[in-house]
Amino acid sequence: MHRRITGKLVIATHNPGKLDEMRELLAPYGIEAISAGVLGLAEPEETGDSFRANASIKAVAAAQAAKLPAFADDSGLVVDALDGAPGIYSARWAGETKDFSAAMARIERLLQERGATNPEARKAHFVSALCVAWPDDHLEEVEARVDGTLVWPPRGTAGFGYDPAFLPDDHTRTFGEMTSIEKHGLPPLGLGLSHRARAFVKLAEICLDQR
Ligand code: ITT
Repeated sequence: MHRRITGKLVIATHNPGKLDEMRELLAPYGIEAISAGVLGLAEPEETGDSFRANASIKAVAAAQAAKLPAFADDSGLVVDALDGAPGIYSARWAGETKDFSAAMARIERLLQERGATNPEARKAHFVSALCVAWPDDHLEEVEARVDGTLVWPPRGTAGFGYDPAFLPDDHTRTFGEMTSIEKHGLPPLGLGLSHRARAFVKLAEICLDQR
């Protein structure tokens, strides 16, 4: 049976871009969101071999440490021509300094080496696996994706990570050129476009009271 989220919820991420998005997604539901950073929670090692496994590692670690329900996202960019890379290693491709310009340039270099110059050969998708874990080990898990193509050079300064290189299908602006409402706002304000927004809609259906 699915479990409802009520009261306090730890947002188990150390990525400020994700934290903002997860807070914005939760805002209409009257949940008191507390960040892992504020609680001083350690970052667990992401040893899973899938987005889903890593999301649950992060949510379970935070729920156990904080003795509260905890909400984690594991996400990444999956590039078809690179056999799915960087995938679950999307954060690691940016290195210790979190240099996503360098990570986007690395992807572009690899695409050029493979002759991937037309949009058809540059298909990619973002994946978001969301997990809510309770201190008694109950889990709720959902996953979603958004399809698009990679552009070069990157465009826009909004969002975070790989956003400036990602052009979602049926749109003319990259995630880096979109407002936060356009990227991940839910109806009626937005379209629920991003991978994280789409996964969140699924989570809301099973775990949150209607807005
Ligand atoms: P936490 O584990 O603390 O949540 P993280 O940044 O390490 O933070 P992940 O392991 O899930 O998170 O790595 C996902 C990476 O994929 C993230 O660092 C971004 O670079 C990229 N990514 C995920 N969602 C994205 C989005 O909406 N826009 C752009 N890049 C995104």
